[in-house]
Amino acid sequence: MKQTITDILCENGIKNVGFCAFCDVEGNLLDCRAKNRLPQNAKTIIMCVFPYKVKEEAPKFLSHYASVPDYHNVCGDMLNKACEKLKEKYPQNHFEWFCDNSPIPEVHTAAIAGLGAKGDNGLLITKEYGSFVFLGEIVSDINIDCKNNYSECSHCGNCKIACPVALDKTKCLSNLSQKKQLNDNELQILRENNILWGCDICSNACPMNNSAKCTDIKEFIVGYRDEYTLGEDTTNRPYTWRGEKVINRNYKNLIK
Ligand code: B12
Repeated sequence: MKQTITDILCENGIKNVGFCAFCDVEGNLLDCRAKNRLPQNAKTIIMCVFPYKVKEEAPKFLSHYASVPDYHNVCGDMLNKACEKLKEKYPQNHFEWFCDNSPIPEVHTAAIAGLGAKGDNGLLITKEYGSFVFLGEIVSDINIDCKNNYSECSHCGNCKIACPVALDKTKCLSNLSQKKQLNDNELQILRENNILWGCDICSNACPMNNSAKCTDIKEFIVGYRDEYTLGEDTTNRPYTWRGEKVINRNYKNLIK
């Protein structure tokens, strides 16, 4: 059954898949509205990896994740199509997909599913694509035997040394770049670190990212933009949800 599910996902462009028993994360679900979409009697989480780095070189002032079309839409479409196929194949079962806005603690679950190691920077680091991957999942009441493969990075400490706020979650530069209100100090930190949207500093410092491969997901490649310019069409970008004001504030804050 595992193989059939993996094949169906692969046919729909999702090539990196792992399985986690729902009971392994049930006690750590995140509180969000999507929680009520979890299938009753959920037994299995089918975790999916979506590589997103398009080019080796960094985009201008943007993090890699911010240079591709909004992953909620790209990964969501792929997961939705795969769910439809799974429902056709197993009509007696339920399949619900989630991506990011999810009650599933995605990094931890993907690590249990054996898709990579949980890094000290809180990110999943895969062998093939490093941490430049998005995560999404299909939760189902289908019964699959899952092994817990949880692993962590080597704790080399490079990410913490490189991070301007020493991995203090409350001050994370990615978080700051997405906040509506910033004080002068916060604006200065973003300016000093050339941050327009999102942050890859901890990821770039990670030795496990040294040979991270680029994506072959065509929606990411076709919609790639290596910079942001004032007044451009912001539809379907990772910064769209915050409105133009926030990205434009960050843009004006940069030393160009
Ligand atoms: C909230 C959130 C954020 C917040 C974190 C706020 C916070 N206080 O934790 C902010 C906005 C900062 C953020 C930033 C980023 N995020 Co985010 N985020 C999430 C989200 C929605 C929930 C995570 C969470 O709260 N888990 C619950 C807690 C209890 O779980 P935990 O295991 O104890 O710890 C988590 C966090 O505390 C965090 N964490 C642990 N240590 C550290 C250290 C630092 C410095 C930070 C910032 C976070 C952090 O990571 C853990 C795993 O999720 C997940 C999606 C999801 N549903 O899981 C995406 C998710 C973790 N984010 C993702 C991404 C891509 C990013 C960015 C890389 C984007 C970017 N380039 O800027 C950055 C990376 C910053 C970083 N080092 O983590 C991906 C990660 C993919 C991967 N390879 O692991 C996810 C899975 C979304 C997705 N579906 O793809 N994120």
